[in-house]
Amino acid sequence: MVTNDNDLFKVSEAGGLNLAVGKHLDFETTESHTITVEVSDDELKATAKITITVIDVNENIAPVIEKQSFTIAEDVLDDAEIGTVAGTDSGVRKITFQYDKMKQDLTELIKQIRMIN
Ligand SMILES: [Ca+2]
Repeated sequence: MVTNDNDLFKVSEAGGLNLAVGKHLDFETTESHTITVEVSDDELKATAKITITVIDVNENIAPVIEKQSFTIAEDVLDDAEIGTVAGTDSGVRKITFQYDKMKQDLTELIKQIRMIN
């Protein structure tokens, strides 16, 4: 190989083209790579540019949250920690949690109606 692309690839003497060990392709960064490969016999040699096109893969997989339950005594102080809701994401993105405020507001509303009646 005469010209590599950031040491991403390796070419064997038999012509086998491989991604180098420990290297990764990223379509979002580079859609296509060009390397220059030399071929030679005992006397002569020639070179050619080889293009490697990267195919995009959708890495955006939804985060996962399982049904969970927590137990807490009714007489704890307000703002007491009940637990940590567990959720995971396969990617590198930071995940955030939020509760369904509509349901919470509805529960409060029902409590207030009961107190009035
Ligand atoms: Ca992608």
